[in-house]
Amino acid sequence: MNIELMKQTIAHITANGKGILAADESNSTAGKRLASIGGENTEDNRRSMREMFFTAENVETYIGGVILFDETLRQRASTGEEFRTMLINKGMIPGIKVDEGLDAFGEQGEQITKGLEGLPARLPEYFNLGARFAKWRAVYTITDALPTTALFEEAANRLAKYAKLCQQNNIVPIVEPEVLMDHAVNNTHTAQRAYEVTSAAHVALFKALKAEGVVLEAVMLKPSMIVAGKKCANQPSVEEVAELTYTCLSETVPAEVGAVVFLSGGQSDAQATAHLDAINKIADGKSPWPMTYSYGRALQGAALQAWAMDAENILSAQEVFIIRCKENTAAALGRL
Ligand code: 5MM
Repeated sequence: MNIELMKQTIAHITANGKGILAADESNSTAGKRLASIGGENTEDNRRSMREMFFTAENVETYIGGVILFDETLRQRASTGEEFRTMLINKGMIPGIKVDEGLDAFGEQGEQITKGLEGLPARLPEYFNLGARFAKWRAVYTITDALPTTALFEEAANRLAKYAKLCQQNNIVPIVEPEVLMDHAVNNTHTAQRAYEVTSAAHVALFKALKAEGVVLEAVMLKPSMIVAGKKCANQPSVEEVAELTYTCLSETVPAEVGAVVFLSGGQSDAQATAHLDAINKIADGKSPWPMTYSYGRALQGAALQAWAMDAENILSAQEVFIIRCKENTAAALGRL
């Protein structure tokens, strides 16, 4: 196990307020993104969508790593160049989503992430393809009764097993416990309830990581910010979200952890950026870990709308994307 290599991977990804582009939508999620702009879900269209983001001018100034779906890690750009080579040559480290989506869990409508089967065989191949970090996402639905204790434990155990396997292959694991703010049925919870659930998820996760012998210096945590459910009548201010989020992290995330890379989780672009900035302003450079972004929708959404599947719009869509990257990098330094 080469801990130094993994620490270098994290240092590169998060240097100078850089963040991560989460472009690892599975083919079905990529299809939803394309459908929202009138595109068909074909391999060519998925290639064009990814190529637009990866070739944006100066993207490497802001983006240190890109999480890819399996198809994209193996795919070539329209020029014939492999996407993974293109990213590496520009100075962006390729990462790979290794979970294989969600299964039903228990009797109360919860879901558990699958993908451990076969993972030991897949990881060496991903390393050879250039991936130096990976991602596994667990999801938690909030009600007064959920998540169940069983889900907290099982999700944490699977995250820990995945993380250990990654490190054995010199791949930095991103562990992502996503507390959902916009579940189809339950989205009225308060920010206080999100705080309780997020704290409990972190406590279970770090207990499992420790039990599995995972080296925390070579882990990136991808947490949710502490927000209220989308339909909660009492929405917290930017300062309240930042205070709750930073307090939760300070209480539950060991100082050794390599980096904190937030997900956006369906927040508006402006909210995701303002919250990141406010969190870093509170920390004032004194947090034990860099706190940056690993956004999917909050980086790509506006640019996709600007592109609208029309090649003539690519340059202007890339400009929209770069503004989102630039603002989030400023926010990761608390300098928006
Ligand atoms: C980019 O979307 C990722 C993969 O989603 P699916 O498995 O549903 O296709 C997702 O895991 C993403 O990396 C995180 O949720 C963060 O993205 P957001 O959009 O929440 O910033």
